[in-house]
Amino acid sequence: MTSPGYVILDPDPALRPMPDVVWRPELIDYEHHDAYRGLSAAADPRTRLKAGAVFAAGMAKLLLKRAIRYEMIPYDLRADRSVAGRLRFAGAALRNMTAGSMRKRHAASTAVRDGAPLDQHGVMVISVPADRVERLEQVSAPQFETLAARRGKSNGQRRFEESRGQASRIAAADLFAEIETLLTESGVMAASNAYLGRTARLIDVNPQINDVTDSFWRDIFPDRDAGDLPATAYCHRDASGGDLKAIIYLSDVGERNGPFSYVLGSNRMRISRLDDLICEANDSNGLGATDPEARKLFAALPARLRQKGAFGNDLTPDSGIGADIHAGLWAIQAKKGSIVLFDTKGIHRGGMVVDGERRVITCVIG
Ligand SMILES: O=C(O)CCC(=O)C(=O)O
Ligand SMILES: [Fe+2]
Repeated sequence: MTSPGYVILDPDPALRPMPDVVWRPELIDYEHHDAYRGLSAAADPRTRLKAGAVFAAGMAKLLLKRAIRYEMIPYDLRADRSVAGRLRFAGAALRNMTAGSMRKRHAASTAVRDGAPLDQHGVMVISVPADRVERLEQVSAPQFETLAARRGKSNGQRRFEESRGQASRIAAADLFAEIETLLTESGVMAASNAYLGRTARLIDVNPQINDVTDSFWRDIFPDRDAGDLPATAYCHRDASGGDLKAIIYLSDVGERNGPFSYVLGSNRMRISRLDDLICEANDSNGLGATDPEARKLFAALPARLRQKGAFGNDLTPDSGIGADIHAGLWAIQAKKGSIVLFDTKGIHRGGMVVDGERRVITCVIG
């Protein structure tokens, strides 16, 4: 499947893939977490009502997005606000609605095929030949220039979205073409097709720069003593509804400049569709955040609704799932020109840069 010059990198053999886990809301023990303890009992009726309303509104929006497979609609169609553009968006939404469920394979429910690292681990790393990396650097340079200029304007307190740009397939046709060649030659598209059980497409291309001034992964409980971050800080499952991502490293990535990390085998964790939707709703309606106001509202939800995809910050060191995550977490240190392909519904975390800078291009594949 992979052309000459591309090499698959194996995970560290010392890691312990995640055992079979069935997700339950109680896996995250909010009552025994210092930042949440007592909040639920203390919630007054008004707060409970407000939390319920925020949740319901968020869920309604999410269900609409899922019905039209919003994240699978390319950026150019999502962003075009002209009348013709809105009509094209509506056309794409209708086509998606009538196409039925695209995610034929839910990774957790299917068997592991021999020799398929993506099935087994949920993540696969491939190194790219130097000439391809050089070409990609050249065609992506204008995108990175724009992104670097935009980042320069905000100092400190950087939210994750500010570290990421969005390329247009129309305006950056050469970049999309280069990436499509790379993803095909490297075997990423073939592996994605096999994993998803259908023909996958490159949806979005997001250039991204992270450095030590990023604060989104550090300031998790702003009202509390900074203390040490939990071992599972920033670990999450995506709320995007996207299927797979391929992160192309455009910097050498070592221990200190933000290795992307993935819990081996966490793609096979079983979670009901309803619980997954509840997690996605709280990740997108603001209740899943960790500032005091968000925690107060989150705690005021009924227990069944107290779930989030971004749960890594909320795990205490003694929790069972926390230990499983820690034991299977592959911090992917690799050279510039490595592609990390992963199932976004497995547990992972992004670059936490403590030194230097990391440049990547994140590709959404669905
Ligand atoms: O910054 C990264 O390495 C990845 C961030 C992430 O979690 C994602 O793209 O889903
Ligand atoms: Fe993610």
